[in-house]
Amino acid sequence: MDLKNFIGGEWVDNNLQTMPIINPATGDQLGTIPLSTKTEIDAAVNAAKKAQKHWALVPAPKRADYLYEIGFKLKEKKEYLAQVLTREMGKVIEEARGEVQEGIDMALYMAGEGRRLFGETTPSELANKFAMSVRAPIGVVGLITPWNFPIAIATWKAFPALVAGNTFVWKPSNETPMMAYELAKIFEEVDLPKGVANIVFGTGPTIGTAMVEHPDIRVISFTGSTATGSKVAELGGKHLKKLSLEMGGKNAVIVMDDADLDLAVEGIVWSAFGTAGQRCTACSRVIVHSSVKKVLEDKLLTAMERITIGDGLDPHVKVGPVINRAALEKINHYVGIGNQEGATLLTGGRILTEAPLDRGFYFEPTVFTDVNADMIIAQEEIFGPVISIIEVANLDEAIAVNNSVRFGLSSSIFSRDVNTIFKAQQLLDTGIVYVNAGTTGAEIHLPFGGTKGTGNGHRDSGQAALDVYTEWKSIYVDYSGTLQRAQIDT
Ligand code: UN1
Repeated sequence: MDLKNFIGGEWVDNNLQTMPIINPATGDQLGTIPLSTKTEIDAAVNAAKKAQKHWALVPAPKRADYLYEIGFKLKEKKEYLAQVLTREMGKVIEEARGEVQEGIDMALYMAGEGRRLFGETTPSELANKFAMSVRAPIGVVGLITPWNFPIAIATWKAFPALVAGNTFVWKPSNETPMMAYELAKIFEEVDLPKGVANIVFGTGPTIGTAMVEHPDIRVISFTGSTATGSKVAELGGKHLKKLSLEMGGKNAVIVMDDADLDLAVEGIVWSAFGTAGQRCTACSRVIVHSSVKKVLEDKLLTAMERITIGDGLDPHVKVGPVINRAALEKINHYVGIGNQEGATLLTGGRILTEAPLDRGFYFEPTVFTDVNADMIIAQEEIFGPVISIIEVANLDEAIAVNNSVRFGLSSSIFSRDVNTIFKAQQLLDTGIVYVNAGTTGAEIHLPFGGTKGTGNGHRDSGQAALDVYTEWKSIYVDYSGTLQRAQIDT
């Protein structure tokens, strides 16, 4: 299908150049997207700005009614959307269903916010004076989303923005535009007022830059690579934008000597090789107590024999392709570095070229062991099905290794000792900590984000997301009939 931009509630075709949408499992072309320019961004921002004046005045519970309807539509179309998602992104069908569910959850959760959006009331220091704070919408927000969770991450950003009274211009990833198109169709079906939601397809350097520079876009919410996020930060900083940035991870599972090793292996396999390792939250390092290292490795290798690789539409397949050829080459490059650095390749390490896998972009699930915490493969984000096993002598060392990377998204510890667990959750320097589970699987009603180089202090999801899309407004109502001066007439 040849997709069009969705601007001001219309499908706009400006006869632009196009680029293909490719199914990473098969190499088949699924359609095309237009390569938009600043002109389309300007049109989308104008539409969003016009619509926002009205949208901001719609009572929040009424705005929320649209989100309920969107949530119900997502639910109705869940299976269809999951199939489209697998086709364009490659994740296995069970995970695609889970991702659509995440979007449904977010719609209903943020719809509930329509009747909360709590502010504060607090006593004034003066008599006959009332003091309160409310959340006010900001205006037009710009959303830039990645391909690895094309619908979930979009909903994390779009729905809090909408319920709070903003309108948006959204640039989805070029790799996964069909999810954006499907969401736009749902916006149409629920009669979301025209211009409230706008979608423009194109490249980051052209339209992403135009969004960040646009004077009428007040907030940019970005999830993607650290390299691109840094550029957004630099340019956005120059233009005094409010920026919410969610970037890389180098997440670790810690396995202590008292852990349930079978459970730990399940957690590692799921969080390292699920989504072919292409989650910001994916497990990329395993930090293991020396006394259980060998047993853990043996169990891990046995479990990995059961991993079936292929087209994610086949329900038996556990690991699908990576997103494109460049990703395949990047992962392969890191495996080469691991070998050069002297890590031991325990299993995997190859681009899979046997038919029919040669048509798509498949990398073998890969484990390096005897990895030093400061090796490149243990420090940089690989974003593929590759893990590094690092041996440690005790909990303090495990925590130090976990915290030694520049990122701080997610971490996990397997242990049965309450003291170990509580000490770890306190000292692990990540935005998300799991106990006796892998590093993935965040739920939408808690804050999602990370410390250090993972972000810039903001969070998606949960109540925290509202802070990105609202300004605090403090209101003082003096009903004394006299001029009362704060700090003076008290
Ligand atoms: C991401 O990889 O950017 O916690 C998002 C998880 C999912 C979301 C991941 N709920 O793994």
